[in-house]
Amino acid sequence: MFSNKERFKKGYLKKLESLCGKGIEESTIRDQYHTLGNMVREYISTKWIETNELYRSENKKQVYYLSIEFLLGRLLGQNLLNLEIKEVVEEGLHDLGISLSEIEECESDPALGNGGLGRLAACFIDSLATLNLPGHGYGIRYKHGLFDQKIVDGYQVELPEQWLRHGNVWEVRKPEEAIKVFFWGRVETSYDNNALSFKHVGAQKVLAVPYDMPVIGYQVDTVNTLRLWNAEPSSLGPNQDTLSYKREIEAITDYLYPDDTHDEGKILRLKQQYFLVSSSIQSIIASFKKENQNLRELHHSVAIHINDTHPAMAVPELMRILMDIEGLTWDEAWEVTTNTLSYTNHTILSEALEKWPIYLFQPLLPRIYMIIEEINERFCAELWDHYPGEWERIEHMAIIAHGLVKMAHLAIVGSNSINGVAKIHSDILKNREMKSFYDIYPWKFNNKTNGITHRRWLLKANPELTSLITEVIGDEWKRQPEKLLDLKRHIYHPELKERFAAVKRKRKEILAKEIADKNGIIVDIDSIFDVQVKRLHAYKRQLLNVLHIMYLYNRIKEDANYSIQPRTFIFGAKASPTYYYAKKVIKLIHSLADKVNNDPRVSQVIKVIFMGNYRVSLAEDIFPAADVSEQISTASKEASGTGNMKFMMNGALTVGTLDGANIEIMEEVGRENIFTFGLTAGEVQRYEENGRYRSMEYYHHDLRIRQVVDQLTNGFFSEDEGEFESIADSLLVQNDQYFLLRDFASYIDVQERVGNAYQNRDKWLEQALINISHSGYFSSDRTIQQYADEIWKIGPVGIRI
Ligand code: B1N
Repeated sequence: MFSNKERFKKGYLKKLESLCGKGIEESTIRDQYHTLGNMVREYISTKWIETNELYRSENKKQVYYLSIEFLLGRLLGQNLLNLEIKEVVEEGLHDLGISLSEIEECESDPALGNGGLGRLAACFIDSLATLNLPGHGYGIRYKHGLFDQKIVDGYQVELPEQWLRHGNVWEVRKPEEAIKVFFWGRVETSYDNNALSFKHVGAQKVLAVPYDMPVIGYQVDTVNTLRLWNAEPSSLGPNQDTLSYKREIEAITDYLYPDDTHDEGKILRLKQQYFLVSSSIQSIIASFKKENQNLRELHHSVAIHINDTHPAMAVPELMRILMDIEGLTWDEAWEVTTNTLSYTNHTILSEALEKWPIYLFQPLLPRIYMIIEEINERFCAELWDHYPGEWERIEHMAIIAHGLVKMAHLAIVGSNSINGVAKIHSDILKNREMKSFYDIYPWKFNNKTNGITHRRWLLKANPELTSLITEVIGDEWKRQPEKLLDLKRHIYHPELKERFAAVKRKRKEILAKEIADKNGIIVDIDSIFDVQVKRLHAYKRQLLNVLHIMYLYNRIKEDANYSIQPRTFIFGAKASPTYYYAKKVIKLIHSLADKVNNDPRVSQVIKVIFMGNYRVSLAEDIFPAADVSEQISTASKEASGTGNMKFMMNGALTVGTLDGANIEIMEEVGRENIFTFGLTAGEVQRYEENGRYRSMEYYHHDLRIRQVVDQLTNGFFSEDEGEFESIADSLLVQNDQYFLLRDFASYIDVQERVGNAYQNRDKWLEQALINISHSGYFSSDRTIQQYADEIWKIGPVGIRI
């Protein structure tokens, strides 16, 4: 059907007719999208079935990636690209008077994630399929993904996201594979046949119905599965208040929690976590049992990965099924469980370390809680042998302590592998955050530096740069991204530089048009596009960026001779709805934008733009247009970052602290091709230990700092002088937890160097190209290959390129 243009056109018209009952003239853009989506899904259905059959018949080890978030982004364009049918479709539709890109625009972003963690999961399943690895994602089919952000008077307002409003062509509902998940009730213990047996009685039954989505590899026949669970009432009893009962159950999968690195201590969140874990593990076991008899060998056929602690109940759930249902002894079940599970940590921020109060946990999940208690007792006994008499240490490491269940401890004890997401982060886990566990289980700890799929973040997002690279080095790099290094031999060719400059310019024009449409502001294409897009959080220090812009504003106002390279500062960020500080910073960015953009002289050289509702599809327009990538977290706080990789891959230069994967980017491109500044992680740690930092001293001793901090509260921005007082307080009264004032001078310096460097156009272009050449290392294909080889021990199945 996609083999040539004419066949496609015929098939398309037929499908449009049968599906929508319309001819091309009467069809709406949504009909047109719906038709194409259905054709693609049908086209891959054979490959999907064949992939599953192959996995069954070869019976090789498979991995299941459990994640509370999958931030997929739009699928149509990516699927066409991976299937290599985009051209045929584009040309065929063009003949019919339809624009493919307009059709693509009408797909809503499946925003089933908050930020980096959820987007990483999406990149990983793309790489698994492309590498022909038998690996599947298991997640939740939230009815409402991450909220849509609207800006009203400079403040963020959240609107419910509605990605399913017009249906989802990519999913297949599989009611026959539904699974029951049990909440509440109590456990009856009895002694029969010389063994204890446990019965969970009086429970509320919830039906988990799978919706499967195909995950299509690039240029291969592998189609893996992303299985998303939907909560539904299992049966409506006669005496139940059926409507409220139904609502209570459906609420489990209604909303994605809009939190990023904050632990939302809500019982509904706990329900979501167990719902994901229980349905996934039951379904994994059921599929294992179709081909295998002996559950004592589960770990030879199955690896289950826990993405952060949200699915950490996989540990007791797998124990429960192996013991209570399959009849294994504790020791047998523990052997299988620990050999099956592996865990990734994504943050060291203490707010994000999940701890559940027992009084919430135990009534909701009585049998799971019993098992955790037993795991804890055995673990503490083991510690006692190791460290006789060291009560304090044991209490500190326990899984249950002070009325709380510590999910990270559960995940560590129950897994065979614990990894961080960048070298420095994994080192911090080993040497500090999880040192006591590293001391007893050193072999479990390892690093897997994050990656991004270059198929979305370069091939799809930046076709112009993709063609240019391919013209110069051929197209092997598309399957082997490390081959981008071949570009390095060409970077001094004037022609390549000029053509890269033209691509960048074109992408800046596209973004400028979007800014003009959405924000009503005309930006200068020749200015530096300096971009900070990521979730809003104090540790990511969007405020430091703001303070620097305020400083520039003051300089320009005060010194008529001050001249700088013009810059457009672009922000995009969502704040957690309950995160007061973050929402204030969004307001501050808007107030600053008003001040700067409306000043006749200042606006000649700088502009400030806040792009609302930052999400995957918008990101695909932003990264290709960026000149400068802002990665300015307080050293040690950003576990890895992945936006940093997307920028570099699109030829932006990084302004960054020595934090997360910035360090590895520096190692790849060389110190001279990245702009680093600020405290190191070690220096931050020392301040945190000795408590010697006094932000007030920096305020008093640096006039530039005093001026901008004062401007937060002296009526500079608004009539209401109290508007930004809380932000000023965070810097002075609360002693500036994230060291903004400490890093301020260093940041000003590095930004000045950036401005000067941009003026040497030739050199800048070379540096941008060096960044692109070295970005292959940050492909998630490399990351996934390492997970496959070193953690999951899985290999490719039936390579058919
Ligand atoms: O995970 C990304 C990293 O690149 C980022 O540095 C890191 O901040 C991010 C609770 C999180 N860590 N923790 C979360 C998300 C949701 C939630 O409810 C925590 N996200 C990260 C990928 O490794």
